[in-house]
Amino acid sequence: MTPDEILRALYDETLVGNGPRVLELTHEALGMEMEPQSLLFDALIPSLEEVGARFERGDFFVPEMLIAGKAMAGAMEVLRPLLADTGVETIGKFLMGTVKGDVHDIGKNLVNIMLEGAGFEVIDLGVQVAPEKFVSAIEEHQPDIVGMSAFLTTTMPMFKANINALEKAGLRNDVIVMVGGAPVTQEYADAVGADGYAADASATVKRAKDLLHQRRSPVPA
Ligand code: B1M
Repeated sequence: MTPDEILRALYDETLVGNGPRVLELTHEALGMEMEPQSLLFDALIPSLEEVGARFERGDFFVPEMLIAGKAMAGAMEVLRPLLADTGVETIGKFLMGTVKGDVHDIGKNLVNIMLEGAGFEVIDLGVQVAPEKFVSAIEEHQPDIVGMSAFLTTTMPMFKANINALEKAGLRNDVIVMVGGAPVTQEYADAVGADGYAADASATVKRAKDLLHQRRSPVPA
């Protein structure tokens, strides 16, 4: 197969949730020295976007979304070490979780991989993370940045609930809060009082580094 044929097949097989074939194609692509980023951005992510579009149109239902998500997650496990292992020095600690009520984790995991690749130590709290869990994990790990993902319009309000919980616990000023996820916008992030927002994984890395830099070298008054 040519690289273009592999990308096309990866897209098609992810779309129909054929996990074993997606894994085979991923290994085949890497064997041909194709870039892991290309597999992600030219095949796997566009395929899940199409899954979402079909779900919205009523052509796909939750089971189709689920198997497509699993197929993508399998490929990501293979790509993770290649994307994250850059041997760079640790630049900061990032605590990450998907908010309470939300089980989506593929986007969060991708953000984690990119952060690790950029030198962040990432502590992943998983999905459905309740405000009190964010609070206790901050106390335990003392991160520089707390990242919260929400992928549903119905779970986005948990950002505010989490930030309120940090305030109540007296921790709000100790950490930078970043939010993100498919339906989130900069306006929404501002409205809930987050310090930063990013639309995708690479923008998260850039924003996280900028925010950390600002925190560590504040402009003199
Ligand atoms: Co769901 N789902 N889903 N789903 N699902 C969406 C999100 C949806 C947009 C589909 C659609 O209608 N087009 C829609 C949400 C609509 C809305 O509220 N606006 C939706 C829905 C409605 C639902 C259910 C309610 C369906 C139902 O039950 N009726 C249900 C909710 C369950 C729950 O959470 N309580 C549900 C369930 C599921 C599955 C479990 C089947 C599965 C999740 C599997 C998993 O994650 N383990 C699933 C999937 C696969 C999707 C779609 C198809 C794909 C999501 C994905 O992984 N995208 C999705 C449609 C879509 O997104 N187009 C959809 C690829 C990923 C790389 O992108 O997640 O956007 P993304 O992550 C990006 C950015 O958002 C950003 O960077 C990431 C990487 O670039 N980002 C951050 C993420 N976190 C960040 C944090 C940051 C900064 C940036 O700072 C901290």
